[in-house]
Amino acid sequence: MPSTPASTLQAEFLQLAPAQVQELSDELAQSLLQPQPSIAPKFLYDALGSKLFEAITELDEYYPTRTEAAIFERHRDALARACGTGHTLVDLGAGNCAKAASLFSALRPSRYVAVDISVDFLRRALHELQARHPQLPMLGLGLDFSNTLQLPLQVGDGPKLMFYPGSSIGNFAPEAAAEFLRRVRDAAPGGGLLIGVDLLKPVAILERAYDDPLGVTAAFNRNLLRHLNALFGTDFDIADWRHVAFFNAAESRIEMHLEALAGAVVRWPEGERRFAPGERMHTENSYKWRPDDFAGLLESAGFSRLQQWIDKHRWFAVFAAFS
Ligand code: AVI
Repeated sequence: MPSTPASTLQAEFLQLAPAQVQELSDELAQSLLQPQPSIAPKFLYDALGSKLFEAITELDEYYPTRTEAAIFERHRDALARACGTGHTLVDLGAGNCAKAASLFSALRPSRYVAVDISVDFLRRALHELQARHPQLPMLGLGLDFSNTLQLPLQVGDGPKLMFYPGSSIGNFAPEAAAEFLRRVRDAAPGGGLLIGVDLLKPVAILERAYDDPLGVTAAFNRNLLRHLNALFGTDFDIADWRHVAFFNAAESRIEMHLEALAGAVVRWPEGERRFAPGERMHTENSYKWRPDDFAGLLESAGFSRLQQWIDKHRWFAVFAAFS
């Protein structure tokens, strides 16, 4: 067997504050008993959900990933000039780590920290990435950073560039987004943020992106039921539910719901809920921003020295901002 060169690094991996199943299950039961249940979108991301999301990003209809990638590609030198090099690159919601990896050669980080709630998926991705970049110290953090962003000591105290691509910020309502951005700023004192934001555009383009004809987004949404069954012992029958996605113009957001086709019943260890045909559970919001409004949001969270890059259709924006 070939021996590993002494300089080849192994990715380190930490699971932080694993979610308390009892607490989450009480939360879910409470929500299921509401007239219009709302399920936190984090439950979309078990290992299969992460793979389905990866498949979504390859769909022609889902423009955000490729549009953002094109902005990174086209403006990589300007991004590196704006953000500098040699920092600890903290990738929030790293998924398959591909977006950060595409910027390694431009940003030349001294360390890569990948954070994701979907631990098993991240572990695999990070090990593959470490094999391709054996000299770059890497750390994986299994963490639900939607609630807390306290980074462990292992991250080190070097200057940080927080990386939040993919317009995941759009999955927060504006107030919660401002709160989250404040936490990001506090986690990287004196550092920066590189963030991708999906922009407002014609409704037909938006709705196609979230209800593709192949049904991948539908599978991604309905997989949430499988995940809930595995985590909390609910007995959702996936066949009873259909995917619904539409643009809510008043709120400037795509909404995803699961709608009961005929009467559906769900039971869990301490309760049950009956759904009439057409009743819905709200599973995700994806807010679409105007560039100026998003710049205002960053400023309200305490960021300054903003720079932005937008594609030629004005579909997607990448911002750099500093604390
Ligand atoms: C992860 N997030 C930015 C995606 C979005 O576009 O809001 C999640 C997604 N939901 C359906 N398709 C993709």
